[in-house]
Formats: sequence, C-alpha cells, structure tokens
Amino acid sequence: MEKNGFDRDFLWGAASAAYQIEGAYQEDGKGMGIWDTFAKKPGYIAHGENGNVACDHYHRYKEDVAIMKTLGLKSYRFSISWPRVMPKGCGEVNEKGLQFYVNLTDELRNAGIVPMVTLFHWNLPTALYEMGGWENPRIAEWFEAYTQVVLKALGKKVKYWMTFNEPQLFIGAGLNAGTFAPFEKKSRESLMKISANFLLAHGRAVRKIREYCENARIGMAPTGEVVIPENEEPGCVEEAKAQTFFMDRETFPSSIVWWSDPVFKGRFPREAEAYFPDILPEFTEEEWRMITQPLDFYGFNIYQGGGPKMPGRYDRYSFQGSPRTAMEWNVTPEVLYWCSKFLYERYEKPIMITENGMANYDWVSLDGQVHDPQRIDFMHRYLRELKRAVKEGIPVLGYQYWSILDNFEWINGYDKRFGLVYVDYRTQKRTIKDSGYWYREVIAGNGEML
Ligand code: GCO
Repeated sequence: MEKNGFDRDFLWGAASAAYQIEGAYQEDGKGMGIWDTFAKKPGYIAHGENGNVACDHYHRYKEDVAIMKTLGLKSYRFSISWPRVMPKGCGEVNEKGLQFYVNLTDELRNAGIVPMVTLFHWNLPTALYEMGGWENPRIAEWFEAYTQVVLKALGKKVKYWMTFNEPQLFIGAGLNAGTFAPFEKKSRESLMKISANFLLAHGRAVRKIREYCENARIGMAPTGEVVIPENEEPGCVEEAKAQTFFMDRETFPSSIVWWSDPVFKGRFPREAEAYFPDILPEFTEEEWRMITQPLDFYGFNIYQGGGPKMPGRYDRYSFQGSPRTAMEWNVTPEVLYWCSKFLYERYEKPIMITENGMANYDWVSLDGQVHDPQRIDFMHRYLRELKRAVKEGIPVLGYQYWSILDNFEWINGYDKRFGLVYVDYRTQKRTIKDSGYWYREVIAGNGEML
C-alpha cells in the first residue's frame, strides 16, 4: 500500500556498541572481552589504540542521553557488554555492570527515547574464547544464560531486541578471513560447527526474550553486500537481486543468505546444499523450530552498495575519483532503497535500518563548531532513497544512524569519525556536528523535508 511518507511512529534514531564507546574496560568488576585482549597485543589495532577509555560513556551516559534528547532522537540502539555483565561469560553476574545498563535504559526512557538492545556486538568474554568460544557447542547455553541475566534486569524496560550484530563480521571476518578479533582462519568444518552454534544461540535467546519480555519486537542486525541494478528494467533488477542473495564456498560466512535463510526460511541456501552436501550442519526438528522462531523485523546494517566485482577494474560505483567516505566506502544512496526492497521481498518482514552512516575527516573549526556538509549530503541522499521505499509501501520501522558519537572503529582505532557528535578524546568534550542539528530537523518534520 503506497504511502505519503514515514509513519508517525517511525523510529528515527542512532546506534552505538558497548566496546566502541563505553571505556571503563576494567571498572566495577567488568571482565575482559576478546577486543580488550587483542587490543593489548601489538599490531592488531591502528596506532596501538584500544577501547580502555573510548568515549568514557560508562561515566558520561547522562550527558550523552541529554545530547540524544537535544537531537530529538526517538530511539537509541546500543549493545550490552557480555563481559561487563558476566566477567567470565558464564556463572557469576556482575551486579554493578548490570546496573549501568539499568541506569542507561532508565535515562533513555525518562528522556522519551526508545531503547533498542543488541545482545552481542562482538566483545566475546575472553574466558569463553579460551574455552573454544563460538566453536564450543556449550556457547549456545552460555549465551542463553547471559540473555536471561540481561532480561531479568531489562525485560520490562526494553521492547526492541537484536540478538546478534553482523555474524558476517565477527564470524566472517573474525573466524574466516582472520581480519577481526580473534583474527583466526578456521577450517570449513569448524565454520560449520560455529554456524550451528550461532544459530542455536540465536534461537535460545529469542525463546528467552519471548519468555521475559511481553510484546517484544525482536530481530538481528546482519549486514552484507547489496548489488544495485544497472537500471530498473525487470531483468536488471532480478540479476541484482540474485547477486545480492548469492553465496560462494569460500566467503559464505560473509553472505546475507548463509545466516538469514536458516532463521527466516528454515533451511540453508540451495547453494550450500550443493557446495557442502557432507558437512552442512544438521538440526533436529525441535532445533529447527527454535532457530526459526518468528522475528518481528529484519534489521540490516548498510553503508554502500556495488555492482558486480570485476578483478582489476572499477565497478560502476567506484569509478576513477568516485565519491567515497573516509572508510574508502562508495557513496551509493540508492542502496537504501534496493536493500529494503530486496530484503522485504525475500524475508517478508518489516525492515529496520539498524546502521547507516559515514566516516568523515571531521574537526572542530575556528568557530568552535564541526561543519560536516558531506555527512549532511550523504544522509539527505540516503534518506531520500529510504523514503522512496516507504512510499512504495515497503514497511520500514526505523533508521538508526551510525553512530551517535565518534568512537573506536575496531582495527582502525579512532581514525574514523562516524558520529553526529564529535568527541575530543583528549578532553572527552562533545560537540554536536552540523549534521546532528540537520538530523534534528529531519526528525522534527518526520522526514517531510527529504
Ligand atoms: C559494523 C559494526 C559497527 C561499525 C560500523 C562502521 O557494521 O561494522 O556494526 O560496529 O563500527 O559499521 O564500520
């Protein structure tokens, strides 16, 4: 059903992740996570930087929520640090760590901001990593127990839940490509076990959320490569859609379908059955029922789209001198329309853009402000494309800009500034960027100005 614009209750928000903004990496009983552990080892993180202090959000959360309120955010997506809540990942609960999230959630609700919780945004407790991590079949029960601890504290305060952020990265990059913590290249057989454990952990967590959280809205926050059609002729659109939902035998953990088809369709992608007839994970009927428990939205983290990869040649979105962000990612606004369309058509769930944004070489100008016209133009172009999807009748529940604050960008350290709010890491001074004030106007007008 066509619409004139965004629904009145559209969740205009911003996102973050615990390890990237909290700091207080050993405070109040917090345990070590693998990003704490690997950031201490030389050579993994740019300039030897780490999340020990980051944006000091653990101590400054009230100020940060006040800024979110100033921007008029309707929602805020954040993650829970598993090792802060359970220092060893299982067993003992760190009540002080849990209390931080209760305080943060109360602060958000008192500010009229809808809290949206990601249970796992990559910082696996080091103690569990040392017991095999995602390859240990017990991790599904450890994750369920952790989920239950969080739900006991937040189940009546939080309605929106995402179980995992980007298995494509923490498994695809961290355990296949070896480019993210814990920087390992597992065998294909191990990746099958890891995938099975992940899917079971997801299912157990969904079951727990349904048990503890009345009227919960549950999703995940995957990512993946979305191919933008050459033009809007049906043949081109179908080809781009097919390439978007493609997987191959080497990079399957980085694909969309390897993770989403089991959860939303109750089976692995057809290619997987052809590629891995002998090692594909097998589940009992009961396990499949748990993995495929209905979710309420399809969350998706998306920054850029592309055309078909042609070795040694530009694709049509990365031509000589093409517009790029500080991450060297292409500026491809139409990807927000096409990803919403393709994902809705395949998985038949309302869409939540759980991350979209850009890194920019921002700094504080002589006038004390941070002028970031590129980010304003980026957001304007991308949000117009999202509005096209909405007007065509694709149900889109919200848009969580990545990120509320400049923060620790994993292996890039602090070089990449994504925030609507500039952070001077020497003083922890926050400065709302021009884009933050622009976004406030978009939200106030519910996207009318786009
Ligand atoms: C991701 C993560 C975020 C990143 C952001 C910018 O999508 O990689 O969810 O933690 O910081 O996407 O790269």
